Amino acid sequence: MKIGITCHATAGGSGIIATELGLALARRGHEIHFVTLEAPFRLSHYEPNVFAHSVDTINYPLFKLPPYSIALASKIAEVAQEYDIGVWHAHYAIPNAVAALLGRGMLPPEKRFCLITTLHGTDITLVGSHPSFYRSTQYAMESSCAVTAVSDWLSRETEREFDLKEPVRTIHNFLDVSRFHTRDTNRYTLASPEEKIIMHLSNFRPVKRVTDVVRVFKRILDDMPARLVMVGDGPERLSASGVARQLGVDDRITYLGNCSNIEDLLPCADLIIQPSEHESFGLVPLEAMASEVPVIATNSGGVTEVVVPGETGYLCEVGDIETMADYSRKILTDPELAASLGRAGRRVALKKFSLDHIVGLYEDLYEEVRARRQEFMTQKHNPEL
Ligand code: GMT
Repeated sequence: MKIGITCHATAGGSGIIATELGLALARRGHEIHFVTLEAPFRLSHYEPNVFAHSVDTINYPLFKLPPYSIALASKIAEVAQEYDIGVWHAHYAIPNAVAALLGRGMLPPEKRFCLITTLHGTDITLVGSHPSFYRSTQYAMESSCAVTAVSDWLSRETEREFDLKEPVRTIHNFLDVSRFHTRDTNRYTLASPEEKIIMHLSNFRPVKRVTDVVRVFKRILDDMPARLVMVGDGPERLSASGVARQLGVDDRITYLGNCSNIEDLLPCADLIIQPSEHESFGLVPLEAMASEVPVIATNSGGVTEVVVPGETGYLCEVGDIETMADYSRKILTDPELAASLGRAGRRVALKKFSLDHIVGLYEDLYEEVRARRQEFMTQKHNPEL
């Protein structure tokens, strides 16, 4: 099958999932065309069956901001027509699904593709719910042949918030568990042997509550030698180091910045702390579980579908630093508990979120929308056909 994929090319989870999905589909023999602003975060190499098309924009004195979405729509139309693409998969509603619809409308009727929109979280909870984007997001979903979301929580939240006529289907995120290993070969580069390693990975946006990580870490440090390894970067990085200085723990924290080979870092951790305000899925907890690392996260959104409390880690209320610290100490002082949480994490990752299983669900969905193309085009979206 020929499939177009549009996603954000930055280090965010939606771009990572879209890229990994495209690569997995290509390895299964499908022809994949990415259309993005720049090469997707994890696609910098040649892969058979994969084509990466980038969007050109221009700066012109009349534009305060270059109209990227229009250039994206034109590129989608160009690629869809040239390669005769039957299914387009937009990851993240704004602007990707809206631009794909605009691009589809530019095509002759017989060349129009079926659009699938996958929601990742903030496209609904932050961007889509903003008055400037609400109607465009709703329009994109209503005009897609199918809408999926990465957790049941996000599916239900979207239906409630946007009053959709058709249900949003859940297809959970996935990972290639075989890429994640449990050997902590880099541990000695991060901490001394007696120190426990606590890790946090994110894009340091306010929703990630990185200062909570520092506050929990301070309480852990009161009881044992430890090092906090912060992976990623973003606007809250300064707040984290400010709080760390106030609490007198800044010399016990290492900020690594962005790293793409997190599978080499995660196994070094004794514990991962992800105290997000809300998280539609939580790829990092899943990646930690695949690396047999126990997780402390918040009882919010789709993370509750990933972390099994008491089995692969613990879930706490948002902002409940004391309980997070209590669970952290419990895990860090009981190696048997830590090992059993870790082993269970990998088992859950393999059973529920394996690449083969989830990519198969997307393939079934592509087949389904292709089989119903005529119905979609005539009854729902393009009555002129
Ligand atoms: O919030 C981020 O870290 C980036 C964002 C994105 O769109 O790239 O992540 C969202 O999508 C990820 C992949 O589906 C999910 O694992 C994250 O939970 C989700 N982030 C939020 O809901 C805050």
